[in-house]
Amino acid sequence: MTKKIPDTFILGAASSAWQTEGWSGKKEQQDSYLDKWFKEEQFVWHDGQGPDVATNFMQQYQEDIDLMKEINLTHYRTSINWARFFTDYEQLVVDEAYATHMDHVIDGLIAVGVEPILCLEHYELPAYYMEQYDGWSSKKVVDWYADYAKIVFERYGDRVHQWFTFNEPIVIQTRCYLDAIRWPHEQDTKKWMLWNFHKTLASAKAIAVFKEGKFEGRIGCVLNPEMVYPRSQSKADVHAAKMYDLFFNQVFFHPMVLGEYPEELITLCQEHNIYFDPTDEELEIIKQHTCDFLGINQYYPKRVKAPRFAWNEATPFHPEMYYESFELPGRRMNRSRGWEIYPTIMYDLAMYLQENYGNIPWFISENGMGQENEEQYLNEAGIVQDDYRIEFIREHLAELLRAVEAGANCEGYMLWAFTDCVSPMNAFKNRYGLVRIEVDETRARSLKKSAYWYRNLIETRQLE
Ligand code: BGP
Repeated sequence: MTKKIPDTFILGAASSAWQTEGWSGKKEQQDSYLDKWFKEEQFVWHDGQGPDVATNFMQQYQEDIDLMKEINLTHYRTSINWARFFTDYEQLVVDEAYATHMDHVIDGLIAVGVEPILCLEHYELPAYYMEQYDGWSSKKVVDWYADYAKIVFERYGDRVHQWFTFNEPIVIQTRCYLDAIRWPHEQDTKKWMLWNFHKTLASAKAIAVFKEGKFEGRIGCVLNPEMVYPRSQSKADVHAAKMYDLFFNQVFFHPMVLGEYPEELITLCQEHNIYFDPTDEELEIIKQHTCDFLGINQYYPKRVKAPRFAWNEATPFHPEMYYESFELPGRRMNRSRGWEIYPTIMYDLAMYLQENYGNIPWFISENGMGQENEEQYLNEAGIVQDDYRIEFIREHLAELLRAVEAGANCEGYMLWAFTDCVSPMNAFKNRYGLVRIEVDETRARSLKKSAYWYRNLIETRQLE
């Protein structure tokens, strides 16, 4: 069966600064919190790789832009590296060399007909703020972030017209303070919730700056809701799914789209002593500055069931008090990444957004398939035969188009990622790109089979 892809539907690809740039030209003090983790713990990432070289985008970005042109890509989403944009994080002294690099990237993209979509933070919180101000625990960091946004809009706003304040704003604090699996490994649910709030406030303040400055275009945030499926329709399992949705999805969606926190979440936060005590003025800023549009990152379903054990009052509160993760027997898996494959999430996500958040425009800002040991799929001509990726995109896109036909306000699909790139913890272990990166001193680029397939998709706008 063939599906027609509407002419206005975007087919793009995404990436981020920290995951591609490498440290070429980076000054010692310009670490992001993840660079710090890499240095601090001498963390040996997969195959000894890390952010130090990444894809060497700093030096090889023009090669990527040329490849975008080769496959006729029309939209590319990436980020600005906040940590590298300044040399002083209190006086906000701009690093002219880095800012000029961003000029070149933006101009280079536009020159070949690719629209740049920029995000202000995607793993690039300056380590300085973590060390001196406990990161997003501080309201000063919230204000510095808004000032950073203003400087960036003033510099690039003439050429960039679609902006995101954050990529997956829930993730850092969930890894660092809720699950404590990343540096600085502190379990502190109250801090987790405070960071959630301060990032929501920071996003609203950046939106305020954008609106007050009358910059051309629109601004939103990239969120990563997990579509939650209860194990059964029993009251207890359904309640577990509802609570997961409240703590991990609605916690950002409600204030960022509707301008208010769900009352139930506020009550629960107070009850469990993780309330973030906002001022009336802060709540008003959030209310007045909601997102114009959303990017949605979507990879896998989340399955939950009612928790088996009663919560022990002696342990600090964790939302897991209300749910337990559940693995569906016989589920389809991406074994490399350990994520379930369930393309229906795309349709369900669209319906979830329509039901809960009305007409806000959105597009898929990330979806994709990470694969280990891709060199085994290289053919004699040196092209990765990534049919599994083509299949993955095809299935997810089909579900998304089904939602569009049903009236979803979805404007497009961006694949993660344009090139293979490093990811926190896994480095290059899971390859996501349409473009293969040789992880050697050349960091040579080559199109995979999926890139040729994607080019054809962009040209024909027919999904077979
Ligand atoms: C998303 C992030 C991306 C990217 C992707 C793949 O959540 O926004 O930056 O990394 O996940 O996940 P991973 O790199 O962990 O395999």
